Amino acid sequence: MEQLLQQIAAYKQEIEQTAQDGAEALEAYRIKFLGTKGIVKGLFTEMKNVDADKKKEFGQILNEFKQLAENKYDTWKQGLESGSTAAGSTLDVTLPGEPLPLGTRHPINLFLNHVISIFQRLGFSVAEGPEIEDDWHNFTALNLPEHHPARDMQDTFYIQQKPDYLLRTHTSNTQIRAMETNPLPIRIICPGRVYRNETVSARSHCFFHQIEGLYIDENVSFADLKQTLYFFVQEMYGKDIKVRFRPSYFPFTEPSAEMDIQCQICGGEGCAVCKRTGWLEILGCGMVHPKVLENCKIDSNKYTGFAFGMGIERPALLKYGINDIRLFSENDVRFLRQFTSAI
Ligand code: 2NM
Repeated sequence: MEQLLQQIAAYKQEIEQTAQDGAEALEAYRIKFLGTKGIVKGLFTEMKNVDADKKKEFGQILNEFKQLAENKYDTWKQGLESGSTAAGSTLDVTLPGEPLPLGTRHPINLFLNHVISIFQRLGFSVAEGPEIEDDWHNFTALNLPEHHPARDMQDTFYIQQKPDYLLRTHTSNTQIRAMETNPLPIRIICPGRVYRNETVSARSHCFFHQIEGLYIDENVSFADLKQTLYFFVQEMYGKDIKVRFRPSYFPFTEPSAEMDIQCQICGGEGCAVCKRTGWLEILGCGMVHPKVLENCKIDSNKYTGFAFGMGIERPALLKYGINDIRLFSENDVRFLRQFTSAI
């Protein structure tokens, strides 16, 4: 009986896998499985060889199998009869299909993709890295001294179960990883989500998005940095955009600067958005600190590089006229459906 059961299982599979295509194939199927000399009949004649105490069980299995074979035949036949070729059909296969419900891109993604596409035209490629990071790649390699305030529990989410692990506070971790492993020159752009232990409000959140850039080669200068970023803001905000660089400080760059653009709201007159200055800060940048290069085993006498970083949420709020950063992470489709443009 064991052998018979195996045979039935194989036939079952064959039936399930038989494509329901056309009247000729259906007739061949009928003859093979349900005909007078067919498989189902054949199996019933085996009944006499089954032990008396197994007859009942085998009979049940056989009946189920017969049902399966007949059901397949019936649905196949019905499908053919109601199909487009049959007379009196109600199915018009030339009608357009039901529209598929399409989603929309998230505004943060739209903004990120736009920034990425501009830098890709300059030869930057996208690099991504882990959101759960170790102390070295998030802080130490970036020349953040041990007692730097950014390392404070107040600012950084540490992973309790795993000492020395944390949620990255910037995407620079990915740039450190690239410098440690990629051959030079390096020209990358690193978009992604970052985390800071801040009170959630309309203006700030405990997670947000950043995009950082890095270019390392021989003879990379501050002039290259300025021109690259100037090209970027012209593409992003228009050819007539006015910009200024202000000296600044970051532990991982020297010299460091911040870049402002003329306020998009008041055109530089001064308003509440730019706090009456006429300028909006959009990014931080600088020449990669020699110590950071050496931390990644790059010869700082031979190579130089620039890096920059910008937040996405603030400029995206401005661009789309949104007044609460929390809307970005609430997944309310009434909000999300409003963003249908390409950028
Ligand atoms: C910024 C500002 C200035 C930066 C530096 C590096 C690295 F890994 F190359 F050292 N990545 N990102 C950087 C420099 C980021 O964000 C405001």
